[in-house]
Amino acid sequence: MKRLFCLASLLMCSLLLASCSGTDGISSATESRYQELEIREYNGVRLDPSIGPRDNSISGVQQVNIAAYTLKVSGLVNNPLSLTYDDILALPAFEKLVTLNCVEGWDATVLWKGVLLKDIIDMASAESAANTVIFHSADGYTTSLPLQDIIDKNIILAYSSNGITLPAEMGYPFIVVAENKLGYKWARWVNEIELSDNPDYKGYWETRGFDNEAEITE
Ligand SMILES: Nc1nc2c(c(=O)[nH]1)N[C@H]1C(S)=C(S)[C@@H](COP(=O)(O)O)O[C@H]1N2
Ligand SMILES: [Mo]
Repeated sequence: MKRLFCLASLLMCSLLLASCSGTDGISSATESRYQELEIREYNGVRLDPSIGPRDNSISGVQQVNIAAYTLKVSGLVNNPLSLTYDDILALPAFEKLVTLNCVEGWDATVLWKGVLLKDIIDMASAESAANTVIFHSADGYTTSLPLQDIIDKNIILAYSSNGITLPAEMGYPFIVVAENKLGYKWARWVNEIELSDNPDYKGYWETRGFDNEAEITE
């Protein structure tokens, strides 16, 4: 009974806090995009809601059924893999504060948590000819990154944003946190990681004229 009361007052408190928080300059449109329990600040940096202002994905937000989900590691690997969500979550975790910049002009600074892509690739043992990593997604989207960048920059495959499970809108179960690259390199709803020896492979937006490097220069 006591515990119930505590829970109830906690709930009341957080409701009260939530209803009073419109005073720090965050617009109500932005406010409404924060998810319950989402962290909003990290080491003095304000975090943006992990759900962006609008969805521009090629086929809308994907709803991935995690019970049926596998992450394949394919192509130029000695040991092709089919991993479950839990297999990925069991790997060492890393947190990074990284800003996503879309070519359309908006950006979002989010605290990401996930695993090193190179740890996953190591499990599959890349062949020596592999130099490119192609990401395939549940909506048929593809994009690629150089293997060396993934290794050197410790690029992560994230399953969490601002302390919560990655929302469907941001790519549940996994998004590639392609730091210093434009938004179209941030594959969401990733279900296959293909190792290739074609550095000129072009993904969905790249075949439609967008730069394959997609490096952010500022
Ligand atoms: N699977 C998948 N991932 C994707 C996309 C997509 O359409 N499908 N769009 C990309 C683009 S262009 C951007 S800017 C980011 C964020 O997309 P959003 O603008 O729809 O939030 O996701 C990237 N990852
Ligand atoms: Mo984008």
